[in-house]
Amino acid sequence: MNAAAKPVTGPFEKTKGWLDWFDRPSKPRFSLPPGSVDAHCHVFGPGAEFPFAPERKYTPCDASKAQLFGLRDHLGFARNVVVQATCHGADNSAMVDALRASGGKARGVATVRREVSDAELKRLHQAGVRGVRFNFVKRLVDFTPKDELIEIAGRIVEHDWHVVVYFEAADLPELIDFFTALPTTVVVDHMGRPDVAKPVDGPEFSRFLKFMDDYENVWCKATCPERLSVSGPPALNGEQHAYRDVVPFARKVVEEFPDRVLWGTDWPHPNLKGHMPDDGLLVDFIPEIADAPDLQEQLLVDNPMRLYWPDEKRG
Ligand code: 0GY
Repeated sequence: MNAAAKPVTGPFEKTKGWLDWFDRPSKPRFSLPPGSVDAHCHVFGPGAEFPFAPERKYTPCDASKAQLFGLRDHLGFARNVVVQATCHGADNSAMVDALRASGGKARGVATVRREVSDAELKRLHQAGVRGVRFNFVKRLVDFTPKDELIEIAGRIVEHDWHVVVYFEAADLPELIDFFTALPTTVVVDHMGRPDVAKPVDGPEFSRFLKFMDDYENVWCKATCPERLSVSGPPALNGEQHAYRDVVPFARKVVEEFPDRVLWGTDWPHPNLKGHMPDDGLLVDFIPEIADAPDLQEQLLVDNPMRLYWPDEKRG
């Protein structure tokens, strides 16, 4: 269905083997509650307008704000949280441009360095940024010293921002002291990337659940089954029960921490290797992990609104 390969504009060449986002996503069968938030998605460029960072680890196809907003409307979401993608480094221009064009329907999570000025933090806040992302996935970013990150976390507190963290499950033990020292809400991307071939009640995922249980400021995104799944089946060709091996993990966090979980598409799905999901079918994954209407309302509306639009009425 990925009829034509999608371009990257500007002086760029896509990473070899890059999978483009899915052309014609189906209409989800699951009706999202009114006011639902896609709380994890990205924009890529377009490269000719917003050049990719020299230090990037991949070069994607373009994925513009207009294409993101089109997907939002097609799937039935009301709002987006646009997370700065690592291919843009600490140049938040493409993300901020999307926030500004959204008419208040998008918030952002930025990447900043220690050198960021107070004026720039204020400008980002005015554009709709409500958090920063600290990335520890070694294939995506170069190492940043922890003292720099702690310094940044200390500075964003006054804006009432939170910290989004991305790491591999195996790295949690060495990172936990750092995470628990953060003075903000901490949102873990993709459930801390569990190895779903291991048992859901095994030591690795139990360690993650205990981390959430012990620290009430820790939230997580029950996202990215397409990235975590080992046995599938993929969300393609009408599959209504995709990524079955991820379901017990995501269900567990949603049921144990119903007021601290978020959900998002992760469109345009950077760095997938095997397949590119149909985003409509990805939305149909939601009732598999949150079957009760009150859980769906918390996951998709109440929680993201509390974190990103605390002063606004829903809808
Ligand atoms: C994701 C996952 C990935 C990439 C990024 O910012 C990024 O480049 O987050 C990944 O490759 O695992 O959350 O989109």
